[in-house]
Amino acid sequence: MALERTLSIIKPDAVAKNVIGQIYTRFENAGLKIVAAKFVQLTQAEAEGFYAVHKERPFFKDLVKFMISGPVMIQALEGENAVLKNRELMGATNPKDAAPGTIRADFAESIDANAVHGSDSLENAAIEIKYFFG
Ligand code: RTP
Ligand code: MG
Repeated sequence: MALERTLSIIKPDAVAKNVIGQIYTRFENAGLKIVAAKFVQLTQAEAEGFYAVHKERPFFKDLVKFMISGPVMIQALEGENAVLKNRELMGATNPKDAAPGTIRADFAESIDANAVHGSDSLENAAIEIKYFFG
C-alpha cells in the first residue's frame, strides 16, 4: 500500500445541489484526508488548460462550458491508494453505468453533469495538483 495524493473537483452541478458536505463525508469515511482545498469559479482558460488532454474530443466545448457554469470545490486528497480509491468512490463517467452507492450514481444527472472529477493516474494526479495548488 502506498500513501498517495489525488486531485478531486466537485463540479458545478454538485455544488449547486448543495452536496459538498455529503461528498466530503464519503472521502472521510474512505480514509481520504483533505490536504488542500479551494472554492473557485474557473475561468475559460483554466478549464481549457485543465482538460487540454480532451481538446480534440467532440465533447470538449460542452465540457469546458459546463465546468465554468458555476463555482467548483477543488481538493487534494491524501490516503492509501488515493487515486484508485477516489475513482471507486466516484463511479463510472456516465452515472447510468455507475455502481449503486457511488457519488455519480447518487448525485449525478448525466455524462456531462457528473458531479465530480478525479485524477485517473498517479502521474496525472501530480500534474493536476500542481496545476491548481502550485
Ligand atoms: P473526469 O476527468 O471529469 O474525472 O471524468 P472521467 O475521467 O470519468 O472521464 P473522461 O474520459 O476524463 O472525460 C472527462 C469528462 O468529459 C465528459 N465526457 N463526455 N459525451 C461524452 O461522450 C463524454 N465523454 C466524457 C464527462 O463529463 C467526463 O467527466
Ligand atoms: Mg478524466
